Amino acid sequence: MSKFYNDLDPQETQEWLDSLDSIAKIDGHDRAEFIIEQLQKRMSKHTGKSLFSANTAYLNTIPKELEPELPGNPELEEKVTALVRWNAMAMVVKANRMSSELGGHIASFASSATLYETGLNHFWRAPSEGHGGDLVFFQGHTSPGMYARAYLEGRLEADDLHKFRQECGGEGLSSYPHPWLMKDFWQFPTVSMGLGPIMAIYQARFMKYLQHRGLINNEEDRKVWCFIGDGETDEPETLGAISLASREKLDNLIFVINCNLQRLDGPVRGNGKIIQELEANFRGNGWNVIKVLWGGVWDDFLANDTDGLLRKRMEEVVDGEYQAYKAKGGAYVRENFWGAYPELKERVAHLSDDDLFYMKRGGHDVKKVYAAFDAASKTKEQPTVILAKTVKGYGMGEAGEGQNTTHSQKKMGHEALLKFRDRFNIPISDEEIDDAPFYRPAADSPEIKYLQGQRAALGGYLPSRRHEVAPLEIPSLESFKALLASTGDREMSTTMAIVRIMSTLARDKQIGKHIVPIVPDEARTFGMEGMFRQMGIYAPSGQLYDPEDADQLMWYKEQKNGQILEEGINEAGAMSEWIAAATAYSNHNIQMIPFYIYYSMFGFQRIGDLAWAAGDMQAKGFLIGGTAGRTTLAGEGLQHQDGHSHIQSHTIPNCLSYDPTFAYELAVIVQEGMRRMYVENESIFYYITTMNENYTHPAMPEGDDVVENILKGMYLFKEAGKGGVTAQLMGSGTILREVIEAAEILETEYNVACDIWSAPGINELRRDGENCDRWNMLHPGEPRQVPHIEKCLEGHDGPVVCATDYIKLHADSVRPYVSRQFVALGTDGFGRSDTRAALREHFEVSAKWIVIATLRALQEEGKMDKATVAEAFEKYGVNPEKANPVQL
Ligand SMILES: Cc1ncc(C[n+]2csc(CCOP(=O)(O)OP(=O)(O)O)c2C)c(N)n1
Ligand SMILES: [Mg+2]
Repeated sequence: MSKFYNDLDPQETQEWLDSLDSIAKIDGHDRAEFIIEQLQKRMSKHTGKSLFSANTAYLNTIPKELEPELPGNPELEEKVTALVRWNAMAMVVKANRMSSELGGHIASFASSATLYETGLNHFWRAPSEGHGGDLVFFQGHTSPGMYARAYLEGRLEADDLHKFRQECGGEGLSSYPHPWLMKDFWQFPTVSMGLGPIMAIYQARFMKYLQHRGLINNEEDRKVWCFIGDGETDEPETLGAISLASREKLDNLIFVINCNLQRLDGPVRGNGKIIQELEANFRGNGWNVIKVLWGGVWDDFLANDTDGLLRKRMEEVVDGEYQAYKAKGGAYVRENFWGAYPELKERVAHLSDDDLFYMKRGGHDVKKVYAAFDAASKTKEQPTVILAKTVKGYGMGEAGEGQNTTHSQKKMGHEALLKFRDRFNIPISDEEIDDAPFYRPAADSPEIKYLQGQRAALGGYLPSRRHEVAPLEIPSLESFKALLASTGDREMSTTMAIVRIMSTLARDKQIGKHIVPIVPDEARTFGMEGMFRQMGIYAPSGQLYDPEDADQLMWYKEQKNGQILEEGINEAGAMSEWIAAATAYSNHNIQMIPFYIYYSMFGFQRIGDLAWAAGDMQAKGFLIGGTAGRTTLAGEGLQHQDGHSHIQSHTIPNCLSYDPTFAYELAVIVQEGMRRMYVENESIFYYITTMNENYTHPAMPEGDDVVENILKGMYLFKEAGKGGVTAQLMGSGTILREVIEAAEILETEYNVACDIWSAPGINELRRDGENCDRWNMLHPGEPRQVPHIEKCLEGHDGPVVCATDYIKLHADSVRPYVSRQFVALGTDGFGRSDTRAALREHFEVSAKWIVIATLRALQEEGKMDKATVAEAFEKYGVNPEKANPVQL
């Protein structure tokens, strides 16, 4: 940007501008831009620097001349906005009078009310007969504003508003947007900062994916709007995927960043300008940036700013100071903003301090906001970000406006309430004011009729969430018969088995097109490259090059209607994409079946917060933790070897997790998962670990209850042979194979008869146990409910030894439901690279360690003599002083 605010030769400047104007008029804008580019290049020749600036002046992007007329009835709209403001504020104030524990936020919605109201009155279409609806991500802690509007719309009553943040009885209004708690209302949980923006980008991408694949209508010009706080842009997730949005030309995506210059503790960029920083970021990333900084009242001042002094002042003031203007009042603004230069101060000499204080910022001026939204909606081939400058706590006056403490302010005193009422003309009397009563005009009042009319024209109310959807016709278990049979001598891994399941499903006539394989640059790791050609990799621009491997069988095939989502090395993006696919039933009225397959270590612990949000959103689909297990991934080392993802998945109440060993277990789990999610419409999703160890797989055991028991979490894989004493051995994943080997050793060498239990669903066993315990506690006179694990073990004597490739806590979680000796083996401690055998020795989960653990358990019970145990220690070289792997 030029340093010259003073024009040295206005006539010369005017000549240049006139010639540009005439080129633009006669030859068009493209030609004018071409000339400017040529001038820039020529200038670079003189300076040796690129003249491109990521920033434009600190002014509105859309000039006054290009602002469209406001449609509708601006006066009524102003009244509606004022009422929404009042009721939102009253909700928080009242809730906190009830109990200071309840919390809530006034200041954030106060700063963004005009932005939301403009969208709701003019832009955002609800799903209706002729339209799929726009998807709007509301900034989490502005929820009081959405409830206050729903109250005016008659969707909520005063009683509901009185229950803000009192959710335990089942009827309260949730603190923030939580679909789980308000199933018909909220669509997108946004309050964990940064998740809204990244999920919105992938919602927009997935919408295009569905359109390009012909699965949803392409003609409706649907949009994804995402509201973001300026402080929230500090989160890496907020800005981390913005280049994808421009690369894929997501013109269905609009970010609205509410730049109130404050976050929770204080200024976002006290010493700089957050808006300029964001502009550079987004422009550099190819977005259309629309700045809405100054309200209409500034237009004339700017038009008359011939010496550029006002612009200079606007440019040089930092955000910390802009914030102080709103906290300290008009006299302060006169002295400190205008008073910086005597000539500037002179220009406002005729205005009162109040006039100066109330000069609106762009984000509070509906005409400016409308112009920005309108331009954003019409933008083609680019995503748009609107940077709206606002005031945090707008209208709260001394109770918080522009103050560092405003974020958490939940109280408004008598004076503050009076001022708020007067500022927004709320018809509430002085006598009533201390109650902060809710206010809703009659249904046939002009305001309410206007608001209803605007929404009716846009197809209905927002936010609103769909949860009913037509069921899919899913294949039966027999369709997976290849996986239910023995593999004979042929070895394969469960990772291979899941890939086979996905390919089979993709070929299915009924549901093939609903399958969405998602992979973050690991397809070759998982042996999925065959799918590239089978399904094609989604690429909105098709394939503009001849791939290097075009002559190969498994070539890298990108296509516009490709089915595979290849996300690159981007787990947060891939998870967001999975969420978009897993919620398509709600957002697009079509059930998709996403399989997101990834390195299990880079799953829950990397993107756990998104997984939690997925639970809230009632995502339906499969997360496949590939190459799982702390000793099974072997050579990759400490940062790769997962021994705890099942602990993390278990924390999400509607996530079912499984750690199968054999292909038939996997097939049973996936088939049932599809049935429960896509036929029964249950709000659950699945986490399944698969491994890369190759071995032979037996046929599914015979028996009526095998399938049911696999799903419940454990079944008898092999009944004990004959022996002197008995023991119960359990395991999951590849470690079950160590268990099987241990059982053989115990039977042949120590005369211990072992029942072998495959336990692919330890987390499910735990849930079942908890449910039974709770039920039994609450039903003292009735026959007790028996946990599945207890039922299984009934009549099978001996101590239980349970080994998995996860930390001991995993196996240990079922201990309360086993009323006998229970030994948990697992892989606690940091992983390291070595062979599987060495790792299983290190972590003490090999067959040998299972044998030792079983013998010692029997010895504890007096069923094994000391000498035999000592001999086994000797035979296997067990060093009692071996360091504990958890400390290594
Ligand atoms: C990941 C995460 N970290 C911290 C918070 C707590 N928090 C809630 S609002 C807020 C400040 C938000 O500031 P900004 O994004 O500027 O929004 P504003 O309220 O100013 O509109 C913080 C830190 C959160 N909700 N999520
Ligand atoms: Mg902010």
